[in-house]
Amino acid sequence: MNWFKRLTGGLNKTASGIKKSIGSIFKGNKLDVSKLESLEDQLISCDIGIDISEKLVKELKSENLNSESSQEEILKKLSEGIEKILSPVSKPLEIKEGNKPHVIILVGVNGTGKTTTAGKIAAQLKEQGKTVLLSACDTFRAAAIEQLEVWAKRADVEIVVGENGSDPASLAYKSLTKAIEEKVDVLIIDTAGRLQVKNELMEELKKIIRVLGKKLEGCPHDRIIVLDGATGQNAHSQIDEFSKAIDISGVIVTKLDGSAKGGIVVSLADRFGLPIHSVGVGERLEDLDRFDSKEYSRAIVGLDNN
Ligand SMILES: Nc1nc2c(ncn2[C@@H]2O[C@H](COP(=O)(O)OP(=O)(O)OP(=O)(O)O)[C@@H](O)[C@H]2O)c(=O)[nH]1
Ligand SMILES: [Mg+2]
Repeated sequence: MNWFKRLTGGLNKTASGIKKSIGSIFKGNKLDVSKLESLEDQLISCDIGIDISEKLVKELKSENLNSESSQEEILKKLSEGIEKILSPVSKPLEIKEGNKPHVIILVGVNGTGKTTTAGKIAAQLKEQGKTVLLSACDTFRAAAIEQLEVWAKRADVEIVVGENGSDPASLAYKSLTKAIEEKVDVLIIDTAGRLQVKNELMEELKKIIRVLGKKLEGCPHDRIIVLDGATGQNAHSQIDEFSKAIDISGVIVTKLDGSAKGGIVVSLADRFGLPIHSVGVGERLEDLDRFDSKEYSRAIVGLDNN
């Protein structure tokens, strides 16, 4: 199955809600333009956000739709409106050749998919012929180290692990030293989940970043927040709080599969303008891939990829 199909499958619930709502503004096969307004509630309920939902419906109303307009036409116009919001943030991860190593750190609250995402990215980069080193800087949970080890094995890449409970900043430093010595292309650092309101944990994260920057200027190059797509508007506060502690450079949204709230990506794009690198629609290796504004805006309303 290709990526667009997997993405569409993952966003199926969001798309069917939107389609159903559009269906309800038709009487027989005639569009009732006066009811376009009712679409707004549906868009809000899939987490697109109130302001953008209003704006998208307003744009639709200005499109000269009439009773002869088809459902397909409305879906297409809606997806074009969404694409306009998404296209400025649609930026794949870029591994710069000049950075030896290129360092990626994944941060976020508990259980958003950081470790899984670290493993998936490692495997994908390895497949592209890059050398990758994983660093298990979640030293807080013993199971986290084992979890990343499983991914390292699967991806056939090396991994640096520390003692359970050891200082994650020291381990990050050790990992970077090894990556430099061995001329690895990409170092991926997994960190422990932390609630954005826990001050001491945010300080620990700052320390990891500081230590890496001291060892190698400009490092870590990518400071990615991993968000669970099903958490809804709380994702906004997660970005707000993590951004206060460290300079977040990009976003990955996971667990969009099975969620009826795929609109969260649209509201994040509009509010923060941070690059969105990839989205996750499942637990398997191939379930994480590029975030493409056109693909996403078509999949979220259930259109095919033409
Ligand atoms: N359905 C689905 N599950 C996912 C996705 N990404 C990760 N998961 C699952 O979510 C669970 C948590 O993922 P982890 O990668 O352990 O999350 P984490 O952020 O590392 O968690 P902590 O280290 O505890 O903060 C696991 O069971 C993953 O398999 C996704 O895109 N879709
Ligand atoms: Mg983890």
